Amino acid sequence: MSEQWWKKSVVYQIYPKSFNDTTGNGVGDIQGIIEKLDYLHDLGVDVLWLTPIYESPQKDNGYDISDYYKVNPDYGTMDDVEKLLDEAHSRNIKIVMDLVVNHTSTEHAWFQQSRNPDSPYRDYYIWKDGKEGGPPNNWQSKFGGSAWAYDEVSGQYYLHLFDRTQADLNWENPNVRRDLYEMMHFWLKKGIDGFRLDVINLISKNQQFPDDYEGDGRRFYTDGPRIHEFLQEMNKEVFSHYELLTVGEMSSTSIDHCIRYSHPDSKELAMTFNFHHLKADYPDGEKWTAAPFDFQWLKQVMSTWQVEMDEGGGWNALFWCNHDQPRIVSRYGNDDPKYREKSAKMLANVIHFMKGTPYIYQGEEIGMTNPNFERIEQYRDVESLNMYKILLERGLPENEVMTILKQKSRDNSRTPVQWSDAPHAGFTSGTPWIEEAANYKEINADTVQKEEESIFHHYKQLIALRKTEPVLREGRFQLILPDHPYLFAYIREGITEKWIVVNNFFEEQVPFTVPDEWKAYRSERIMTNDPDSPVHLSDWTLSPYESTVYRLF
Ligand code: TEU
Repeated sequence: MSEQWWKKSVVYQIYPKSFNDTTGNGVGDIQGIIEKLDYLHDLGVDVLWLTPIYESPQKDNGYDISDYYKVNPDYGTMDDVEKLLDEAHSRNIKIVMDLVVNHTSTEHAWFQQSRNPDSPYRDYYIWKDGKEGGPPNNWQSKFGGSAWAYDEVSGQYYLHLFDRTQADLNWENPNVRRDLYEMMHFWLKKGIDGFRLDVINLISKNQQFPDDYEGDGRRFYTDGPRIHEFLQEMNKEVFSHYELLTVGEMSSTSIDHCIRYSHPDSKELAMTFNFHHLKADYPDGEKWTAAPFDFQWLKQVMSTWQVEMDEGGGWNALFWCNHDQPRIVSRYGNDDPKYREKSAKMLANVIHFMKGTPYIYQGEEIGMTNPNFERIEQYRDVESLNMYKILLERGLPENEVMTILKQKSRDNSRTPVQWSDAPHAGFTSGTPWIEEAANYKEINADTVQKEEESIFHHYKQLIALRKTEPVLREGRFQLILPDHPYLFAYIREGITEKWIVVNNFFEEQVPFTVPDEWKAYRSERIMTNDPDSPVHLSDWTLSPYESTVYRLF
């Protein structure tokens, strides 16, 4: 195994709660993952990332951990986890777990003890006195409202950047760090192959805790003062003892920081997720509004990250979807039946020909869409329910609020995986914890596995290419036609060959003219979602949502 094995890998993200239920309780489970390992092996993915499966009151679906050493009983037992590891490894599939160490649940024993001001655990969390009858400062929770909650028992406020049941740990305290590192070793010794580190760039807070004139406080803890020091320590104490895939989830970060996080010389992490490309439909940075996406902005952001991370020696995690993001085909593609599969294949190409490690989120490979929930009772997500209240309080009419949730809610990606046309999409024999999308009879894994030209087979091909084609791992990225109104086109340039990736993001037919300097090369078509595209590169007109890739040599 080479040290940087993850540079050749494709990762598949599993949100266990919605993946596959074998007990009939309406909640997916670890046995359900084991049952689908052959499916995942057939797809060809190398690594599974599981979102948190630890004991948790599930206020934020497991991102609120009450015991790092136990498995949430709804998902199964520690024996199940060990079985999963064995079964996955025997198919050459690795397992990456989610590491949530910015905060714990307020039900965690540390927090419960911490409420006593005399406890040795007091300093495990961030406790402050209030100011002028209110919270210590004006920082806002990412889920709405103040980031501070008052605790009657201890007479002070504690910080929670997320829900009030997710209290931020105090990373300044060396005992916190020591206990967390020990916990990481516990899981690594079981044989897991890496960690996805939840909001890891938020763990170091400015210790002055100043008020923010911008009103949310982000700049006082994002990529904070001691973040690189903490990650280097974590690497030294934990990661350096294994050969791991470590991917940091970086909230509102910068390229400079991501280079430092993922540069091999910094000895911090293997790679980083950033979210800037998923803000093309946040006008002026505002998520909670219904808006079309800004195509030029999207191209600019993605290509800047491609080029600058590469030049700086960093490594990108490539993705469109995860459990916090709406389905990409409903977002930057077109989920109308006429164009759904085609635009989903186009979006897949955009990511999978870039430089970095691609991630596929469950259901993406079968072309799942947003469910278009009509009623607030259909939503489960704590952030969506908070925002529903907040937007109504701000005076928005209910129908507008519902339109916004339909576009932006995290529940869009959390509906059950559509395995078949059986009741509840074959996800459960009981009642699912969240409703399945109504379109499961048309869109499901059974169907796409059978159809030769389906999106599922398209993903299989993409995954296979990543392993065989060094140019995809190493080639330089260069955006072409930067101002083109419809095309997102780029080159990957290796030593002996160039790959040309041309994507039409729109319903328009778009002519493409081959530049003179390419005419000296031979060419072959590598991938397309339109069999009518030329087999050898020549001037042609792209059909709606067409994506075609050529190799020049
Ligand atoms: O998400 C962190 C994060 O900042 C988001 O993507 C978040 O969903 C968004 O800001 C809300 O508008 C991670 C997890 O992926 C998410 O599921 C958790 O809720 C969150 O951390 C807290 O642990």
